[in-house]
Amino acid sequence: MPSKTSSRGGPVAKRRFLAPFAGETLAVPPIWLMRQAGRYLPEYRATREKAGGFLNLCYTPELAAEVTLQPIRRYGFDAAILFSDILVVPDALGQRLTFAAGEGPQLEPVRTLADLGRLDPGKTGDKFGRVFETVARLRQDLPDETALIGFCGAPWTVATYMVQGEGSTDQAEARLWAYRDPEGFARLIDLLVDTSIGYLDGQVKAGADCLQIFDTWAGTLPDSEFDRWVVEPTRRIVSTIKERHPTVPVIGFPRGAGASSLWYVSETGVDGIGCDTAMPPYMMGEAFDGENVVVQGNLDPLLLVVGGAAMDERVDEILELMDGKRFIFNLGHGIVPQTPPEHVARLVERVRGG
Ligand code: 1CP
Repeated sequence: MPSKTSSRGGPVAKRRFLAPFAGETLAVPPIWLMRQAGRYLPEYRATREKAGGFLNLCYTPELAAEVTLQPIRRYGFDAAILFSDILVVPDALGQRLTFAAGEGPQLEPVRTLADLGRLDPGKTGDKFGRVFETVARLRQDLPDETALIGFCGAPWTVATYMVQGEGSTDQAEARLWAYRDPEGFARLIDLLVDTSIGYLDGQVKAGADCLQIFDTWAGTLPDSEFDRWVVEPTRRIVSTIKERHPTVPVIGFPRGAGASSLWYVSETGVDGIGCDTAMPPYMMGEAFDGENVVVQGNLDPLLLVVGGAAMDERVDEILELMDGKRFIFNLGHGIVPQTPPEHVARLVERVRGG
């Protein structure tokens, strides 16, 4: 049975972020925020400028570590998340990728088996190595009490960008390939499963304490496809990582999965479930009780833009709903660039009882 402990005493793990995974419920939940490093922080914009581009920032360990640490210095979050991007995996495989300033990613689309054949898992060492170096630096530079989260995109979500060639509202090209030629599409997914395992394994060996798998577009697939392209590949990644690193918790974030999140949790074996903004309170507060899983979420990032009483009230509702549960406070999706940094400070204060 999980033991109830106060945040000020008792057998709280050295890194309190990890306590809920060890079965403890904390009076004050751990907090970190998706995209906690990023354009809403002036110091991030300055470092990005210095790096001369987003991908250079990701691949320069000194600078990537610096932007990871910036929100920790400002706010003292319980966990830092490695600064990188889910598209580092296709980039390392050899797919051409660019980020124009102020715009989303552009990739040379992969839509055929011939395109797929040009990707080379043997080539990932150099770029992944730089990310692992960032992780190793971070574990040295972070305060001892701050956990370090490594991550990757889930195969389905990474595939949607690889096939579409850019962000989209409906991920149409990937869905069309998956329906027209499931065997061919499975080869892309299999490549991503294997590559992501190596990528996460390297992050843990370099010092990551926890992993998150981002499945931003999990919510666009119907039932059997959800199973085949979201659940099954994630299960393979989680089970292999668990064989190699049984004590490292893995959080899944199947955004938009709604009620299917329950099936996702029981089938993939994740230790934590990230809930998006639209996850109903009865799901967050009760539905996962029978599963051995930590719940994370789910303040609307736009309430963090608005701040004030509207934000405080919603924060209090979430805290009340999750009181006594194994819970990690987060947003329901990433921080947006127009977020005032002082609202983030207020959020942390409110969650910690101020
Ligand atoms: O211009 C800039 O400086 C780039 C903005 C930016 C940032 C700050 C991008 C481009 N990526 C990131 C960092 C990032 N991305 C992190 C770092 C750690 C942190 O959270 O602080 C992480 C975990 C991600 C993950 C990521 N990248 C996801 C999954 C989570 C989510 O937000 O849904 C996705 C879908 C991406 C792709 C991506 N990278 C960048 C953008 C603008 C996008 C979205 C593209 C789109 O769909 O249009």
